[in-house]
Amino acid sequence: MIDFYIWYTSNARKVAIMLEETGLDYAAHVVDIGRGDQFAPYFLAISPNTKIPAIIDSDGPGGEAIAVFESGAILIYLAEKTGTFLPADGAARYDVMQWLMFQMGGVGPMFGQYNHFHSYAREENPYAMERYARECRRLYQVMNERLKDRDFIAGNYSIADMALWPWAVNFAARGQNAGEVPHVKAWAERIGARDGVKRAMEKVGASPRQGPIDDEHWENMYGATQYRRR
Ligand SMILES: N[C@@H](CCC(=O)N[C@@H](CS)C(=O)NCC(=O)O)C(=O)O
Repeated sequence: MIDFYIWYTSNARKVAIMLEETGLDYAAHVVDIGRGDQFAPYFLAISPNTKIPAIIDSDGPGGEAIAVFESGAILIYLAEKTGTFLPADGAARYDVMQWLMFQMGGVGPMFGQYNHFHSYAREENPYAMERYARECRRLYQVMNERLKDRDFIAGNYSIADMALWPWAVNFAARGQNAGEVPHVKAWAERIGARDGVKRAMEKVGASPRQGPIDDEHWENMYGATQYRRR
């Protein structure tokens, strides 16, 4: 049984897709990051970086319980546990790994900064807005080039696709015109049509809180609370 700690964001969606695709038994627990649940001592013990997603697998290596944080590590853990969506060895394994790391080190952080400066920053910063808009566009172009002659980002459908899809599927939210990256658009539709992906999105797709974030949420995410010593 896997305890899965979520809020309704792209990083949680990656893991939800993997859990649905593999059919593993899991229970989702909501960590309301706008209300500061990520700083609770119980959660800090699971995820010392105070961020979702995280999991606890009661049946980890050697039958012992294991806690894992960082979505990329969780995807690799679940792939190895189930022997799915990540080739066991050889060049194909590193192909998946490099595109997974492209998401973890590039798409996730850069798209996240785009979101911050375009939607959440309280002062307008034209340099940062432009910098991250250009970087998002560049990363979409890298994906578009890669997907021009293949259905998935690395060999067969894999954890690299699962990591990229939730971040890339919402083109407009990243300031990207889908028509400029038609191969990414086709890939996004291909993956979005999968039953496992649809089930995952039913669970962690729409946030129960819509509209602009309030002062408490902003303080927890970007204010002094975030930087308090723990
Ligand atoms: N590199 C991390 C990023 C996780 C992350 O940024 N999680 C966000 C939600 S998507 C979060 O929990 N934020 C809470 C906070 O910053 O306090 C991963 O991929 O798991």
